[in-house]
Amino acid sequence: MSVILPVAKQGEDILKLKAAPVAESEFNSEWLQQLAAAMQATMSVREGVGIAAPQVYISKRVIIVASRSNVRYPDAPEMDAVVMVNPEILEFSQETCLGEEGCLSVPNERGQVERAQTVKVRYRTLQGDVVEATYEGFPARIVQHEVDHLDGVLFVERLTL
Ligand code: K1U
Ligand code: ZN
Repeated sequence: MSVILPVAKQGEDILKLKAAPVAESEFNSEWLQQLAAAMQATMSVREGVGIAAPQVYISKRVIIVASRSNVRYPDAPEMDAVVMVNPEILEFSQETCLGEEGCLSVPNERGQVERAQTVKVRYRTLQGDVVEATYEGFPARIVQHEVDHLDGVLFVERLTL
């Protein structure tokens, strides 16, 4: 049975904090596995393409990125959900692009945000393995949006007017 968690909304303090790194002792744990499963179920039920742990009231550096084709990004790649623990963006491309964003924590608001076109990210898996990967386009946008959540930043603070 999937656990669906409540989602914090704009104005709540949890969304303004810098989230804490997941500790070595938490890798490979039942707790971290259950957190990721509950985040993924919550993202799916809300029809999101990403989610960050602070959005479900857990101030830890865990995100999920799950690009899929949608009305605004019809060419977006379908990807299996990727759980990223302690993600770090190592490189932002100089090339940027404008694109529409929404947020599960800011209902009924969407807007244009300028983001790097490509990012290189290093993260740990739930088991603690280190992965480095490069994302482009919509998946890169989701990574940047979710890492912002870990640093207490909402997309509405980055809107291009
Ligand atoms: O982190 C979140 O609040 C989830 C958010 C992720 C996101 C969407 C769009 C651009 C960057 C990051 C959402 O999934 S909002 C809902 C959504 O499915 C969506 C919104 C706009 C475009 C495409 C999808
Ligand atoms: Zn969001």
